[in-house]
Amino acid sequence: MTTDHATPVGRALPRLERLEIELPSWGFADTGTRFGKFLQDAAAITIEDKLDDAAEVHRLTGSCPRVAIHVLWDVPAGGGAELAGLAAARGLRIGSINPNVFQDQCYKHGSVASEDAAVRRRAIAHLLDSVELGRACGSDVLSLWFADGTNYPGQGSVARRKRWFAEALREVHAAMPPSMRMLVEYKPFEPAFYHTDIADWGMAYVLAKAAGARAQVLVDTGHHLPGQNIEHIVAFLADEGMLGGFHFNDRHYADDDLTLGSIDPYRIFRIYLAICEAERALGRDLPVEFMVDQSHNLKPKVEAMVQTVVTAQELFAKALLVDLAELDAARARNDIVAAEECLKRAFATDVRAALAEWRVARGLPADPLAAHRASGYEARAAAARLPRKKAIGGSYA
Ligand code: PSV
Ligand code: MN
Repeated sequence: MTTDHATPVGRALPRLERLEIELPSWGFADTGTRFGKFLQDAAAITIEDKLDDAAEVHRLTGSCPRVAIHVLWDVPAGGGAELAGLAAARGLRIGSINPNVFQDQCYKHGSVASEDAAVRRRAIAHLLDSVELGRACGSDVLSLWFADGTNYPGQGSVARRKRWFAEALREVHAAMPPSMRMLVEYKPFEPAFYHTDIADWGMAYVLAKAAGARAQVLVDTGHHLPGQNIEHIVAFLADEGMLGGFHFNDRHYADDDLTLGSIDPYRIFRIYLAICEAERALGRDLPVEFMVDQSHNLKPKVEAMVQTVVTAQELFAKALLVDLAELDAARARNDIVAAEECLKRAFATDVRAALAEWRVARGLPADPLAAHRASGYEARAAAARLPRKKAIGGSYA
């Protein structure tokens, strides 16, 4: 296989080159489960560490110039301007701004859907501050996820909470600069276990419509009940012009935040194929944010992120190999087997050698993971961070 542009893989490369994958700052920090955290010597502590790690992934893959930040966890004293400077110093930009209206004690019973008007106001104020932060650091994506919901039947009025959500999102949308988009994420359960206020794509769609013209839906691949056909949702939203972005990860049981493609690569391939079909219909690249949302509790963070980006490129390349004209012809004949074979053939194609050549042609390592392992980055990060961790105390002391 060669990167000759006359070959099918070769023809896929220009689109692959335009695939920018946004990394989550929180994917580089120590994370755990509700049963505890297993700490890693090299895991990031500060926003500077997180940006260093993200820059390492970008250096190896050439595809990750933006980093998503979480407002409570990542903003330095100097605010958005300092944040943008820290990113720029590492050849990066700040990507989506993720407000946090789920950790403070006041949000125990919800944020914008709390029964308490003062709490609702405080949550909206934080969202408005997040808009300003985005303005200050040059981000044009406000990415909203709410933990709001109830744990017991009767605990809340679903309809009233829905109206509070619509009002809040409308107010925040009105404060956004014209260049900013609002992404509304949904999740069927957790941390609320009876009802979640934005439980599925339909609710996110309705609330995005209520918010305003620059609000769209964010599909986190881990936020679906078992058996859900995610590519169906993706195709439907894209055709409506309501697909705003992704949080890519993989899952086995619930919101497992596992490495992309580690459980079901064929599913991720089918999602990418839905994107390819939508792009053909649109005649250009979908204006969609390809973001990662993963917590690598046990894997080394940078390694897992490199693995994710490489996997995303391989699966997207395979989806780009699907011959859409042949697929359409098979569909027109109702030849289900031939149609499915179009997908299976593309998915079974080994694109790794061609992508290695493509990377080398771009001045990147042929094998980013091997290059990272050989670089000594992890050991250097551990040496620099461990003393700071010990100084902070906790389990490291
Ligand atoms: C919630 O499960 C979520 O998917 C949201 O996107 C958050 O921003 C992210 O995880 C990190 O907590
Ligand atoms: Mn998410």
